[in-house]
Amino acid sequence: MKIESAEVWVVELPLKFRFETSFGVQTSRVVPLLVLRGEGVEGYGEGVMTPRPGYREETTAGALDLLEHVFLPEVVGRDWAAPQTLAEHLDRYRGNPMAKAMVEMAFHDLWARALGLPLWKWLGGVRERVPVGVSLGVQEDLEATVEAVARHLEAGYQRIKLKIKPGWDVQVVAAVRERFPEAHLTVDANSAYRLADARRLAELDAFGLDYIEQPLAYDDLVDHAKLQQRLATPICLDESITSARAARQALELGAAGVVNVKIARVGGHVEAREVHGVARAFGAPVWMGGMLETGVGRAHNIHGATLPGYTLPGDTSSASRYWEKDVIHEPLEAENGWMPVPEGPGIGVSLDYDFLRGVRVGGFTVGGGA
Ligand code: OSB
Ligand code: MG
Repeated sequence: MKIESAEVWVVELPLKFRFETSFGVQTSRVVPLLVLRGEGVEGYGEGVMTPRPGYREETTAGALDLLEHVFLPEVVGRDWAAPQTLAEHLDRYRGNPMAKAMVEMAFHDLWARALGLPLWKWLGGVRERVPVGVSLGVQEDLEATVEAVARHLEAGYQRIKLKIKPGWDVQVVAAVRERFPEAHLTVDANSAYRLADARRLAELDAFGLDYIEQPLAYDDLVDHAKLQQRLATPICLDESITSARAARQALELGAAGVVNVKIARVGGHVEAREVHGVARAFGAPVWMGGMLETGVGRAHNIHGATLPGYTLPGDTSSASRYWEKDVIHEPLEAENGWMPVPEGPGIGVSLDYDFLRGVRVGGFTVGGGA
């Protein structure tokens, strides 16, 4: 199928909550959205890179530059035999999986819409709703944390993830566990610890966590493997899993027992499905992570999480938790811990262009004549 034109919209949206992690505080998101057009339909992608490289190396400015001057001029105006072919084309370039994912994911949506097929069916999904939990940022104090956990458990979320950092770890988990002895609890350190902190992290073994997410450096599998030997709680890798190869090596080394998949972190749906396949081969459960996405990225994540290996609850909670007004028309709301897969062709959602015009902070077009 031929991609006739591309349009990038950069919008800025305020978050409804202050999201504090070990690497910073976020109160809004600068969101690059990509619209690809062809055969009378349009497909959408969303970038999860940030203005500052706090989570991985990629930045918004770097990605926009690559999209405008390299990726989009190469893919627009060409006929692609399948989404896989486009993914392989982008893979000739090194790194930058988040920028690649914007194009790869938008093309998957376009492709599925042109076929009149919901994306989850094209991907090989097996369920029409996906299990979800929530990721809660560092709260004001212990009381506020316990209260936030209570609220989200009452809303039906199937797992609570608490952000931790040195100085805000064991005491928080102890307080939450005491109040909720049966809840599925996890923690996410976003790379805030070092191997020398192994003793402190091992104290968390007492609280029956489902896993500890990305305790050590974003690019270090070896120390995670060493740490795993000293912990009873499984390690789940997030930042470190940038490809199926990284997932294989992590699992071979014993650096993780659980994998957080983010489609937009690994370069798109093709690579995400391979990460899922690798994890299944090792018997490691996977779950769908999140990057505070708007409706576009969230819809992609929900479709992706319909593959059979996504047995643990993901981070794709209700859009209304994040946004006063989303960039799409459709609500994406979980019911009692289950997120329904949007119906209709492609990712099943439509951009609210009137709203986008009001929050636009940048953008450009590639191709399309005129
Ligand atoms: O580490 O999973 C993470 C948000 C931004 C960057 C990294 C992470 C997160 C989250 C939030 O935990 C997940 C979500 O609610 O989308
Ligand atoms: Mg994480």
